[in-house]
Amino acid sequence: MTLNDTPHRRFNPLTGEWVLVSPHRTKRPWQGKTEDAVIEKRLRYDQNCYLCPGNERAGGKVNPEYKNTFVFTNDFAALLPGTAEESFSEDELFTSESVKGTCRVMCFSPKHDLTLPELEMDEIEDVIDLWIDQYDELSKDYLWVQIFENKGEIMGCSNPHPHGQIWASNKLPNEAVKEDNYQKKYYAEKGSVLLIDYLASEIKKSERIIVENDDWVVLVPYWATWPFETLLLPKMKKKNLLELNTKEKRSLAEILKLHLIKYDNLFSTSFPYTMGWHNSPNDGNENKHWQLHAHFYPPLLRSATVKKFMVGYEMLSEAQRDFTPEQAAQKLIEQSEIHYKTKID
Ligand code: H2U
Ligand code: ZN
Repeated sequence: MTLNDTPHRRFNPLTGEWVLVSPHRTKRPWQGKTEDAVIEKRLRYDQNCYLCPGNERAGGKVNPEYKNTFVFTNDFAALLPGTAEESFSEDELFTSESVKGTCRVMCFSPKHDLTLPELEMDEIEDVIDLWIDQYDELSKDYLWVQIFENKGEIMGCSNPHPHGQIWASNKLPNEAVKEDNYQKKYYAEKGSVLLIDYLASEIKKSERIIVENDDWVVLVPYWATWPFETLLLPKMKKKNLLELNTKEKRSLAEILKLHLIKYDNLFSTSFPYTMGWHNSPNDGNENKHWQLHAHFYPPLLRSATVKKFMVGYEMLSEAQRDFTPEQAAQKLIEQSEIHYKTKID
């Protein structure tokens, strides 16, 4: 028996969580891509979009006539900068604390009808530069800076205009705590960096690598829970985005574009996901254990409309998947590097 035909569990060394893999349930043939590509034509400028240049947002603020990228404080921010440090705890069963922070929205481009993989390389570099500038500014004031993109209606994204968000806070959120603890423990025990050791092994094995260049790798992690989950890793030790040089920013734009084209091509659709950067916490320490990375968590399972639900056993016990991360990787590797829309045009 192999991991391809035996029910098994895989360990996520970043979070300490397990995922149940049930590949014996996939004996049926691959059922992906049963629908024809639906190319939705959107306007380059939409007068009803609150992110397009020159338009009014909720609350009456007006966007400038921006030409590249544009960032503003979220009009409905979940975190507020003026919150005072306070504990509301009564005892260990009724524990709470105040949290201070800020939330921003960033427009990737003024072009309402495009998404990241459809932007030109220079435009993707503008997005990367904005991520870096925002991280630089917010990391001076906040312990945790979460840069992310929530893409697609299926993910609850309210607006197709290409945009992302940044939430920064003075408390470490759950995912950061888990990854910090597990990377720290690994570093203390082995004297090396978990994600650097992991990447070195993955490059040797090569079966889960989707795209790779001089500085970056995108792979399906061994412990992936979402069907087509991926991890973007720098090849060199980088604790955060501020450590990227000009060449590494360029090669990041290249690998992002290629990776997202493959994602879109998988089901001939603008591939929905939540993606985000995990930079080191800004706690004033050296953080030698922390390696910069980005997670991509896409919900789609078999087609542009059939999604994976993390319910039932997943909510009550642990995440489960049918086809293996290696099978997912194979599907992504097979995808063309030319966007399906350019082929159809
Ligand atoms: P999504 O990416 O999940 O669709 O979120 C967009 C954010 O934009 C959302 O957090 C904010 C919402 O609060 N927003 C504004 O800041 N101003 C607006 O005029 C509408 C939406
Ligand atoms: Zn992470």
